[in-house]
Amino acid sequence: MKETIQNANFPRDAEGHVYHLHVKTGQVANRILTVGDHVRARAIAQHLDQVYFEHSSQRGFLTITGSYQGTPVSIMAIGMGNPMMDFFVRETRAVVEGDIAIIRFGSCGSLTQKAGPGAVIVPQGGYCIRRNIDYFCDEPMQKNIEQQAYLISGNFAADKVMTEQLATSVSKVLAPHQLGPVLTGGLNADGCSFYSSQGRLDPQFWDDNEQVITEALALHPDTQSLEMETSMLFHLAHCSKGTIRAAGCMQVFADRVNNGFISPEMVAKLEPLVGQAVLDTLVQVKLENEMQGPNTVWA
Ligand code: R1P
Repeated sequence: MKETIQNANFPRDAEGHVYHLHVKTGQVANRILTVGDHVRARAIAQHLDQVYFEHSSQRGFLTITGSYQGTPVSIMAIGMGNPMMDFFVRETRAVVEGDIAIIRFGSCGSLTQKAGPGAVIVPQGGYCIRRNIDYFCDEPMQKNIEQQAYLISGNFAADKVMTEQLATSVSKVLAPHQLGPVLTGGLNADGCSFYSSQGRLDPQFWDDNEQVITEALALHPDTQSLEMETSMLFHLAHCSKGTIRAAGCMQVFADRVNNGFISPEMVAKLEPLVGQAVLDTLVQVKLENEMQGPNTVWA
């Protein structure tokens, strides 16, 4: 940390940069494509007409802001897991004026025979599977809190209009290449861990997770994908007092039904096309109060 930070409640430096993303107003657009992986972000940025701003923060957040077909967009790589999504959504909300549209483009595990490696899933909503650490605690502090090893939340809906546009755009770019299939209408599950809460068995740890996926599917039979950020994005959009609209899509990397994994050749074909489809969708979204003028780097 080089700068003097002001305000312990919502830390920023004297120039207004937020603490972890290290961006300020005018450096992030109202339309954002977010990924986990910096390499994926840079590859998708090849689709931009121009890049106005780029910054890689000390805490691992990459922001690339430019224009796509003349419309300002940001591509942001955030790393992995619900906490990183929380940093990204809150700090982005703090520096962007007006409504925000966010589409996450991730990779995932598949829980359905219909989606092998290379399929793309566009979920209509998502929920979280969280390890209940009190189940493993010798002295839990709250009554009955230790009963279940994993807590499976209710569903948070994606933005319906954006999700439909996204599914259409993804199908359109993949069809000429005979890639896909594209699955819609199901749910995504975020695990708080890549391992325990996603039902991966690790004999080196006490996890009691043999039934966690069966339990999740019993509560949410339409679950198609399993990853670590998209449901948190839907949850935070739901709590954003109507200012954030969110959708997501993910390429199936891990086939958890048949124990397969995507090839690097397939990723190389799929990723640029789906990235383009996400950008095509983002620039179609109708947003209220989009930033223009002196606070924007593109003004
Ligand atoms: C795990 O390998 C990571 O891959 C998935 C998961 O959600 C998790 O972040 O997404 P990304 O490919 O976007 O990182």
